Amino acid sequence: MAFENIIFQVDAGIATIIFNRPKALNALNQALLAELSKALDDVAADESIRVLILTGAGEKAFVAGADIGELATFSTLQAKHFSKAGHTIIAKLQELPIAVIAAVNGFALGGGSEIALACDFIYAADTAKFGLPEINLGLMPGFGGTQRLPRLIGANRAKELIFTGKMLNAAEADQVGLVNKVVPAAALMEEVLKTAKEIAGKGRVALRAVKQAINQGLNVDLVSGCHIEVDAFAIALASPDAKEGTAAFLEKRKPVFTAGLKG
Ligand code: CO8
Repeated sequence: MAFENIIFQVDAGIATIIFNRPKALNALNQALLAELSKALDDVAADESIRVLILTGAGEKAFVAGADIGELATFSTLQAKHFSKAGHTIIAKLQELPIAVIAAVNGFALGGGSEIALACDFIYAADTAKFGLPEINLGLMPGFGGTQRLPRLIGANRAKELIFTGKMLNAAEADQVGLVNKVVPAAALMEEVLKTAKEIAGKGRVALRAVKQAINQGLNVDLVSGCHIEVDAFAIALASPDAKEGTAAFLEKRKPVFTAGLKG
């Protein structure tokens, strides 16, 4: 599939997907979602990739939500298909066995905020703005926002944001714990890449095990979560990377993690 609505690059274990409809503030239409789905499949199939970065083309937007022009033409059935496709893609994104960082370079609204929320963490430009403004369109979030936002910032804050449709600026998003870091817009990608490179040097097996333990553990009680950690720890310890990591420490050298994973 040729990509026209996204740019997909892979370099030294780091993949980047750039939402690329800057004239429409990178709004999500069906064509873009289909390309995103394919790119995520490509990322999942490439065992050399350890980090995925998502960002938006242009200086104004990460993603300004679903394409409202297209949305307005949908029948009930099409709306259901669109929302379902969004959920499937976002689940695919969340379950990638690698680190996924959202580099939010401007507006992240509606479906755009919801994509960022499904990433492992968010770095934001100081110009970024977050919001779930669907209520202003007589709609509601349809790509997981009613579920992920309350889990991240608390039900009270999420309800206020979703009921009013108001946006948070980068500093406010930082204050409520929505983003990990706010940096000047011009330095955003440099800062994200710095962290991405650091993570790309870690073992893929350990990365996958720890991500699964955290994600699965968040959906269960603490005792069950600790059982998940026990199993994940055993898998990490059994990998060649663990042998390499412990040997490198004892031999006072830097470890080189090469173990890949299938499926
Ligand atoms: N869809 C389509 N086009 C868009 C969108 C969008 N979401 N956002 C911006 N654009 C277009 C504008 O129409 C405009 O195009 P043109 O130049 O041809 O007129 C261009 O991008 C630039 O936008 P503005 O001129 O409006 O720029 P401003 O700086 O004045 O405003 C805003 C920027 C505040 C971001 C404003 O564009 C805006 O409010 N956009 C809409 C944001 C929004 O409401 N997003 C939520 C959409 S709904 C959604 O995401 C639901 C997801 C789940 C769906 C599940 C469904 C079934």
